[in-house]
Order: sequence, then C-alpha cells, then structure tokens
Amino acid sequence: ELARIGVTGLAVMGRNLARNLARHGHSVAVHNRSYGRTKELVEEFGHEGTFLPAETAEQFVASLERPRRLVIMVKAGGPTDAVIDEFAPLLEPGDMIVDGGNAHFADTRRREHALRERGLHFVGAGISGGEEGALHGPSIMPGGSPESYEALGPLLEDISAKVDGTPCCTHVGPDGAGHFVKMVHNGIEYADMQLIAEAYDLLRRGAGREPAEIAEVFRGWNEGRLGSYLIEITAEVLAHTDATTGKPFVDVVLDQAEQKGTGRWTVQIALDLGVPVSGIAEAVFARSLSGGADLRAAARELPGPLPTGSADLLVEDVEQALYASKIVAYAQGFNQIQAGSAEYNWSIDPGAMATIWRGGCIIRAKFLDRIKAAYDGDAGLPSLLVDDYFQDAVRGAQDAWRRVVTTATTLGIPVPGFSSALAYYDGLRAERLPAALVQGQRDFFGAHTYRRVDREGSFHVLWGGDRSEVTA
Ligand code: NBP
Repeated sequence: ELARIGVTGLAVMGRNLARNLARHGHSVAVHNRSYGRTKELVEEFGHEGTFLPAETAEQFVASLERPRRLVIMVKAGGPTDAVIDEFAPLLEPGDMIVDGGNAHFADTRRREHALRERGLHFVGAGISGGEEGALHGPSIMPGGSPESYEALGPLLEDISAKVDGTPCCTHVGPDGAGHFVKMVHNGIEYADMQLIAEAYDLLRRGAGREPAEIAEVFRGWNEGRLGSYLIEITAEVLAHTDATTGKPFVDVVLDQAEQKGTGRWTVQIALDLGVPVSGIAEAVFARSLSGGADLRAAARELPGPLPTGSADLLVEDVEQALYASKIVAYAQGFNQIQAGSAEYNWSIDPGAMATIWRGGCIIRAKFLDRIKAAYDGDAGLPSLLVDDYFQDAVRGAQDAWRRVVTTATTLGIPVPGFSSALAYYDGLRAERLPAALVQGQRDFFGAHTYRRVDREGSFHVLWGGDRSEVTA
C-alpha cells in the first residue's frame, strides 16, 4: 500500500502535521534525518491513523503514490536546501515538494525556478499556528503552480482550520507568494503584539492598574470588536501568577523581547518595495530597543517629565486607540501584500488572505471578517482606511486615540505603535505634506528637480545663480 502524502522532518511541527493528516484518514509516509524521531512518532501515535515509516530517503520516496506529494518540515535555510538536494534526484516529473517551513520567499522563488526546470512542482507553503495549529488545524498559505494546488489543495484544506465551514487554506499565488504572505502575516503579528503591549503599559503605568485587573479589561475587550487570539492569550498571561515568588508572572519576566526574524524580513522587503509599514517597523524596533540592555542601562538616568499626579486615562479611550492603531497596522500589511503581488505578478486576492487568517493562525480575529467584507466590496481598495466600515470606526475612535497619545507623551510612556499609526493616518489624510519642502531642499543641494502643482514637467531653480526657474 502506498501513502497519499509524506512528511520528512519530524520535529514538533512535522510530527503534528503528519498526525493531523493521519487523523483525517490520509495515509502518511514519515521520515526524518535521524530515524529515532520516526520510530518515536509511530510508537506513540501509530494508533491515530496509517503511518508508513521510512528509514531511508529511497524507502520514503518509494512509499508514496504518484504523483508524489512530499512535505518538508525542517529548519529553514540550509537544512531545507540539503533536504531538497537529497530528494529531488529521487523524484520524477510531476512530483510535488512542499516546504512548510518558515522560508524567506526569495529562497522559495529560487527553489521553485530550479525545480521547475527539472519538471518538479515546488510549493512554498506558509503554515501558521505553532505546534497546536499544526495538530488541530493551522492556517495554510500555499504558493506554487495551480496544477500542484489541484493535487494538494484538497488535502491541505482538509487539515486546515475551518471558520464557518470555510477552510483557512487557499492557493495564494505562484512561486513565493505563499511564503511572502506568511511573512507579512508575521509582521502584522509583531505590530498587533506591540500595540497590545502599549495598551497594557498605559493601563499599568498610566492608569495605575494591577496585572490581574488589566487581565479582566482584556477579557472584556475580547468579547467585543477586538476579540482575537492575541487579546485572549494576553489576558491569560496577565492573570498568571509566578509559582516561586507569588508575584504577577509579567513582573518576573525579563523585559527584553526576542525575535526569530520574520518581522525583520517584512520590514526589509517593505523598504525595498517602498511601502510604509510603520506599525510593523516600530514593533521590530521596539523589540530591538528592549533587547539593548547596555544602552538601556546607560540611559536609565535620562530625565523624564515632571510627575503630574494622577493622569486622566480612560480604559475606553485605550480600547479606541488600540482599535484604530490596529486598523492602521493591518491596512499597511495588506498594502504590502498588494505591492508584493504587483511586483512579482502574483495576482493575490487580499480578501482571500483575510479569509484564511480568520482561524488557525496567530492573528486570527473577528476583525478579519470586516477586512474580508471590505475587499469583497471593492477588490481594488487602495487602503482599508478608506473602506466605509473602517473609516467610520476611526472617525469614532480618533478623539480618544489623540487623547491617549497626548497623555502617553505627557507621562513619558513610549507608545511608538499608537503614535506612529496616528502619524500615518494624519499623513495620509493631509491635503499638503511638507514633502514639498523636502523636494525644495533636494533641488537646492543636488539639482534633483521638482514638479509643480500648476504645470506639467520637471523644474529646477538656479539656486547658486539668479534663482530663476528653468525647465529640467
Ligand atoms: P526545527 O526548525 O527545530 O528543525 C528540526 C528538524 O530539522 C528536525 O527534523 C531535524 O532533523 C531537521 N534537520 C535539520 Br535541523 N538539519 C537537517 C538537515 N541538514 N537535513 C535533514 N534534516 C535536517 O523544527 P520545527 O520547530 O518543527 O519547525 C519546522 C519548520 O516549521 C521550521 O522551518 C520552522 O521555522 C517552521 N515553523 C515552526 C513553528 C513552530 O511553532 N515551531 C511554527 C510555524 C513554522 P533531526 O531530527 O535529524 O535533527
């Protein structure tokens, strides 16, 4: 008997994905560089479905029905290339290799092009939801050819999360589109987490509330329009007490945030594409700032504002500021998806991305239904901020949003996410930006020329001469 699909790389993600497939009635060939993990999986979970353990790459390939579907779940980077190099020579035209790891989309494009020349389909699939998601239903973002999706899609949709019966998996677009979208998903996740952290900081240091009280605030918010996985787990973390000290858990954790790199990638690519993703960038920089222990120690005595007594900070205002800032962060992330899609000819449907992020992944939220509705209403929406629903939401929130940023500034509490989101919003809606002055400066020192508001063409002022205007 041959297996419908195979998984190689049986650390936590691969093992859980293989179990998820088996639990859905699909026979799975399983393989790992070191056989120990394969043996362990079959011994522990063999009763959950049909597993075909393979000790060697040759055995693994021979145990797959054709065209072969082979999922790689190994450490991203060099290990993924090593595994591809090992398996590609054993495969035949029409076979499919799926990379479910956190690959950079540029690597995925390179691998897809190389394997296509050998007649193989390479599918870079972003998978979100961590180990629990892999086992119980992740959000899956597969790229690659439409033919490969025909053969793989039904299996992947089967094991993905479902919301209202709709799978959180769809064909994103050619070659690296899936991993690109997964990258932006992670970038948005960074921004969302930073905004939530700022809301906590304001309630803690600004409004003087205790973590347990703030946990209750978040529980309340989770019932409303902010309802999401990240808000839900924030309440859990804040309510948790450290067993050894009896203190709030959040007070015993070192305040230096780490990162694995997908947020940084998102910002790097956004810079290349020229898309302002200030919310994601501020989140990445806030983690870097927190991690700069020496610099923070050197700066600890820098003067702050004079104590102002009690600050007027309303919980409702913080909720409004969080919601409005979150809309901005998502609007920016979706603009990056549209820019990447245009740059690489991926034809990504942004509404479909909102749909598959409603379940399984880390940023799953009620809010995504609104985003889906916005793109259903107008697939070419230039920004979520101009959609009727979001425009109304921000109109209702903006007074509170401005109060919160003002109060935070007065108190000396850093809110890079809230304030940069507001600056982005005000920048977008400005009738005139000081960019006109920047153009003047550029023309002055570098003869970079400028365009006028009243005539076509490029112009230059003879700054060093009689300051007359010439046509460039
Ligand atoms: P790891 O990222 O920790 O990788 C461990 C696996 O890679 C093991 O099976 C190991 O085999 C294999 N491997 C390595 Br390392 N080098 C290899 C090589 N040269 N040849 C063959 N196999 C090699 O596993 P993970 O945490 O399960 O994550 C898998 C992928 O999923 C990663 O790309 C990760 O970024 C991504 N991801 C993870 C999460 C998460 O929550 N953990 C979420 C979403 C995506 P061995 O057993 O023989 O050492």
